[in-house]
Amino acid sequence: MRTSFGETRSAFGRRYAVISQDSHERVTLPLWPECGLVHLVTPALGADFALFLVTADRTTTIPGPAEDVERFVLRQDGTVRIGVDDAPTQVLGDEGYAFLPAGCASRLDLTAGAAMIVLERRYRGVADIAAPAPFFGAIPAVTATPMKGDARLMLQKLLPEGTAFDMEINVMDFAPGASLPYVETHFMEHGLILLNGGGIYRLEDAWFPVDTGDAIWMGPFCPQWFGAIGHGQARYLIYKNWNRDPLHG
Ligand code: UGY
Ligand code: MN
Repeated sequence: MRTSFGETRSAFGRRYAVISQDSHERVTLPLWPECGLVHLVTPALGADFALFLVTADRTTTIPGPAEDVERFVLRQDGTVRIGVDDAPTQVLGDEGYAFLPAGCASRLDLTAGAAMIVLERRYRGVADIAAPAPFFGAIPAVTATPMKGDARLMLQKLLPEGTAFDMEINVMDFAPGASLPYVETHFMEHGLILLNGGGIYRLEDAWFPVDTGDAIWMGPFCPQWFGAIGHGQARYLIYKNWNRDPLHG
């Protein structure tokens, strides 16, 4: 942690938040025994989801979330083993991840030092569309495609396509100098964590230098743009609510 004299890169606006590592606050919670958590985005900001970092201090087992909550887990370090219903447990490998749908009986078995990015939200089902099934993957194994034809901006979709899912979780990988093609404004919100590199993020009418480990919340209709600056790739994990009509579920 960088010591500072009353300064931080964290910044909050009406429809956005930038949370830099220098201002992380570690907490413990009863449903996460033996773990330290850093909440980056929660409904207290105005978001419809929670995005947080988890580190296990000792070997522990974490129960699944509330019945109506879906959970996404991306392994960052250590041993993360996931059990769902009666299926054999799965160990997450290098940048391995799991989508655990609402209502499934899941648990996380962690050993000391295990670290994860976790995102949770209340599932929004739609009549006649079956709920999604659990899904496991690893970022290095996900096909990357150029975003809107730009081979300097590659997109990986971590979850299966299909209307059962009410969220998208993607990885966007920018070559040095690449940028989003235009300033986006959309009704969907985002939770984002920079996995590598950095650049400049435009949020509403402000521009922020952002670096590896920074997190961003972009609320609905927050004007947003990113330009990658630096000698290496800039890569981020990005959540978006998806496949749901803004008025009706
Ligand atoms: O999918 C998205 O909306 C994405 N292009 N937004 C972003 O990177 N801020
Ligand atoms: Mn967007």
